[in-house]
Amino acid sequence: MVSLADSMTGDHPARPVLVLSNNPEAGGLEKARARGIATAVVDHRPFKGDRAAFEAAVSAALEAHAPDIICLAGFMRVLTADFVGRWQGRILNIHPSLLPKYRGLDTHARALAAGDTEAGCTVHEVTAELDDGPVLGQARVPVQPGDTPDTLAARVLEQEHVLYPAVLRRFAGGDRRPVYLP
Ligand code: NHR
Repeated sequence: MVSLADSMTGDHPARPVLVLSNNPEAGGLEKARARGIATAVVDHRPFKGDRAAFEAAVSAALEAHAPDIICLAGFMRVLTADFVGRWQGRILNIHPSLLPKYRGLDTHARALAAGDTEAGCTVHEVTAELDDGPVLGQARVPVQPGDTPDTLAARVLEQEHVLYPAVLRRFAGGDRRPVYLP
């Protein structure tokens, strides 16, 4: 989130209008405030599994700032088809694997268990299906001998911080062609 926010300066076609979290304790909220970006919290817990009501509150908070693009960054609540439809074609996510490989969780452990020699991350459009929307960019990293899920995750995260801003810049300029790094 910080990499995205800090990238939107100068001739960048976008500016950050809101940082929203479902977690009142999220460290990103303070980082956003420090940058003068509006923040909102919609805690999912009081909704007790009523995803429609939770998402109605999220959409209301978003609508107050009229975003053109929504970037998920570590957002861990599955979004329903209704929410995705409301913001159709305007939600991006970054996922820590080379999709279509390893949708879902524990991607680095699964890549290592499979003996993969490369790993990476993917920015994709969010659709109703999890980790399934059109690919907007990918970055690759080598798997090194002795890698653990944590060392591999750290190498991929460095690339996430490069790839996501590169994709957002292109996407915000109206260009949906994928970005491939390196
Ligand atoms: N929603 C839709 N409709 N489509 C996608 O592609 C989405 C999405 C919501 C989040 C991020 C994704 C990831 O990058 C994402 C992509 C959380 C879960 C999950 O199972 C799945 C995928 C992603 C994020 N969440 C559980 C839930 O019940 C909660 C898990 C937890 O709290 O630890 O929502 O990996």
